[in-house]
Amino acid sequence: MRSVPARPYDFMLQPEKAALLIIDMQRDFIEPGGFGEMLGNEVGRLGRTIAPLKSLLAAARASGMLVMHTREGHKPDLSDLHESKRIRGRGTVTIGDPGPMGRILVIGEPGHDIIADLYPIAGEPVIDKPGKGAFYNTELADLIGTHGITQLIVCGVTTEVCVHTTVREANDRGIDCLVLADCTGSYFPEFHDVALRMIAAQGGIFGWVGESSGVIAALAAPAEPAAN
Ligand code: TIU
Repeated sequence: MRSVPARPYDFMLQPEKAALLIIDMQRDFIEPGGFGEMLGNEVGRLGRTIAPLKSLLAAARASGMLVMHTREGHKPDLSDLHESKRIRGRGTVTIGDPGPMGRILVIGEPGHDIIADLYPIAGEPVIDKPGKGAFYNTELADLIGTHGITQLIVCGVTTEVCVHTTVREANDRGIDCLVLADCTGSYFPEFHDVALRMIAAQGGIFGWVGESSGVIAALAAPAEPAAN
C-alpha cells in the first residue's frame, strides 16, 4: 500500500493489484496529418502527454506492473462498426475510408497503430476496442479478472471521450481508477479540466485525479503497512 497524492484525497496504490491502462495513444489521434487533425482538431494539444507517459511507462515496466494499451478501431470488414458511429458527424470521409494514414480507424493501418514513443513491448496486452469505452466488446474485463486487478491507473486520450467512458465503465465494475492529469489530454483544454473535475467531484464519484510524478515516486518508495 503506497499513498499517491490525488484529488479528492490520496489514492492508496496497491501495485500488485494495479495496472497501467494507456488509452488510444494512436497515430491518427496524435500525429499531425492524421484523422484527428483531418476533423479540424488541434492535435498538438495531445502531444504534452507523451513525455510524462514515457517516464511513467518506464517506471511501471521497471516495477513489474501490468501495462495494457488500447486502440480504438474496427475490423477491416467493419463488421464491428455501428452504422450510427459510421455516419456520425456527416463528414465526407468517415471510418473505413482511405485517410491520410491508411484506412481511418481500421486495425492494421498505420494511423491506427500506437505512437512509436509508447509502443507496447512483448507481454503487454493490446486491446482493440470498437467503442469509446475500453470494456465494451473487448477482453478487458477478463484480463482484469485473470490478473486480479482492482485498481487502474488510467492515461491517454481524449480525456472527456475515451478516458472518461472507460473510467465510468471501470467504476461501475468495482475498479478504483486513478486518472493522471499530465498523462491525459484533449483537443479542448476546457473539456480536459472539467472532465477531471467531474471524476474527483462528490468525494471521487468516478475515481481519483493525480499526476505521473506521484505514481512514479510511489512505485520507487518502500511499501507502507496497510491501515487496520
Ligand atoms: N480515443 C478517443 O477519445 N476517441 C475519440 O474519438 N475522441 C475524440 O475526442 N474525438
